[in-house]
Amino acid sequence: MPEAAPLARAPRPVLIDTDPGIDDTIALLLALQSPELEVRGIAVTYGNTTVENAYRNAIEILRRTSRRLPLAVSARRPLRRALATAPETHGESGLGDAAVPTAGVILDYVKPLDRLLAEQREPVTLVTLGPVTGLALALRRDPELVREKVTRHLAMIGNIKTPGNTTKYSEFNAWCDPEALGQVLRAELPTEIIGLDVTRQFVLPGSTIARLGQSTSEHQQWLHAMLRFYHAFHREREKLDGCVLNDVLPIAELLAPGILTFEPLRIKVEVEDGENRGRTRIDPEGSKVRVATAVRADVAHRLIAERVLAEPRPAWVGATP
Ligand SMILES: [Ca+2]
Repeated sequence: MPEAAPLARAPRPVLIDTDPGIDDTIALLLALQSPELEVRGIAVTYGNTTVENAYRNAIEILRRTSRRLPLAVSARRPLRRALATAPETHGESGLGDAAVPTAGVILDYVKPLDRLLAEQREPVTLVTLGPVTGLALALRRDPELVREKVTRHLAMIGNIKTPGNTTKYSEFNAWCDPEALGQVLRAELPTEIIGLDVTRQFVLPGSTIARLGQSTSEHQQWLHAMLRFYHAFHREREKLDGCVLNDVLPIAELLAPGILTFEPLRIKVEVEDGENRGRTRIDPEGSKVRVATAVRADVAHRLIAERVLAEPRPAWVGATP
């Protein structure tokens, strides 16, 4: 069974582009609480909610983990399409029923993703957990910079064999901005696609969410208020007693390499309107990527249980008074 990577080597530097979002939040908490990773910065995009809400949510996640990190705004809206968000899945704030401060910051002057990349001393792993508009914009502005700084790109996006979660055929992140995904695919960065084919196999059970609700810890109650909303959505829309935590798997693969099985494939994204909008499929003339086709969900469950859902140790444990 793959274990979390041993700490013999320096933590892996990562940038995370994200639209928090409930599953994004669990993924970010896992990344920020894992010594194998050095999260160098977070780029915030629209997606599950507006960019203003997503930015506020990112700050709340950092506050809860006592971290200060460089923040960027990677994208406010799709390249050509109208902005669409997913309040029915993630709530009006993006975090279900979890309490969050008002989103009051004007984001006009927050740096874009390419500035965050330019600030990196060494190449990094880029993880994208939302629509890839920000990466497409960075590729437009400075493709050399992106190639120099991004040694590996893990993207939670798309689906090959599994039905879509937005249209019959399309996954949400791909659907939001298919033109941006097309640009990213054509760039043929070292991109690894982690889509619904594997994420649908990683379901946090309803019983685990109910147990969180019994806790007296403020943080676990906060997680519960977020996840119970997500659970209600899955129960109502998909008749599923649990939540699909899509965005966790790219982070879990970095922590326990090998929990995902990848196949080299050539894929294309459909940019037409209608049910095929954002559909990703194998095409002999498509772009070369690695696509995750199988997952060891038990390892991801253990990482989440131990590092995100467990009560955090109070900071004073072991400290000299
Ligand atoms: Ca996301």
